[in-house]
Amino acid sequence: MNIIYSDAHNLHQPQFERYDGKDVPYAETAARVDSIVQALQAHDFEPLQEPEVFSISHILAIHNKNYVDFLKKKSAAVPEDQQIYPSDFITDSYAPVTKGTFQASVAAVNTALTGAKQIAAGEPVVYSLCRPPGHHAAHHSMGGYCYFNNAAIAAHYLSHYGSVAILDIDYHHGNGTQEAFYERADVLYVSLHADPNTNYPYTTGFADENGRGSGKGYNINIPLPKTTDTESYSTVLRGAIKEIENFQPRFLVLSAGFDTYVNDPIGGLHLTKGAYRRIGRHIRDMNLPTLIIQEGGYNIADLGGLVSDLLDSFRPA
Ligand code: Q9C
Ligand code: ZN
Repeated sequence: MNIIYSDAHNLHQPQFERYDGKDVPYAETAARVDSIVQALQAHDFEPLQEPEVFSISHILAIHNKNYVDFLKKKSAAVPEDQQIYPSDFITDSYAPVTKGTFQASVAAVNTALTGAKQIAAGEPVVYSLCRPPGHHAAHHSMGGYCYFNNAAIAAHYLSHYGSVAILDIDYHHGNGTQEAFYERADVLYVSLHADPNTNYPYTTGFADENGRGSGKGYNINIPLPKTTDTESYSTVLRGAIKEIENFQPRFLVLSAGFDTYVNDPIGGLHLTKGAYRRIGRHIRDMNLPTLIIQEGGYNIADLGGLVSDLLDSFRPA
């Protein structure tokens, strides 16, 4: 399996997020990626490939130009080793901007697009190790550790070659991805996530949000109780997979978050370590060309193992 990775993510190093009026250590760290890279090497996955550089037009297909220009300018102006919360184009206190934030976010998009290009060219499965993550980034806003929506940009790219299903298994609802395709029938968005009544992002992810206009019926939200365990998650996932199979997409984009893991410090359903191999098998059994995009997952000690388990299900036997 091809694995795409850029070390430019290290340019994005926020120190704090603000929660309930207090600065707490930033959960979306570069160490997450180190954990993943180490585990992939330990399990003899293919060597990492550098992303190609794509034109900014791919970002502009999903994000507002004023937002993109704003992030570029704001980011460059932040002094080294500092962070700011810009007072515009931001939805919460979980998207601090540092000097390298724009550059790292562009590299994450290129990481996703390189994978998408390979999938369009016939590769059966590619893992794009994106950081920062993307699924909370909306048309004109950053939030929830996300700046540009890697999965949405990649899915839009693939949609020029055929219909796309996006399956989002991050703990949080992907509000940005939902928004991007809410009125489109050629890209199906299906998300399993913790109940937004009690979890970030709070305002989206409810089951009655099912698309608008010609997109009606092409957005499926499945909110889950926090107590969802591996068994019940598998059952719900198989239902989601049925919906995707009925849609008969040409491609699958998997927004792969690992913050559903029981020991995740900010998320955590009741999924144990063995869950991710099982989830991977269910998804692989769809037999679709699959672009796997890294989203959340914050248990640094265990994250690499969880990712490697999921990816292992896609390796030829
Ligand atoms: N006290 C992703 O998983 N809320 N973003 C944190 C901590 C923000 C998660 C609350 C969650 C954002 C990509
Ligand atoms: Zn998440």
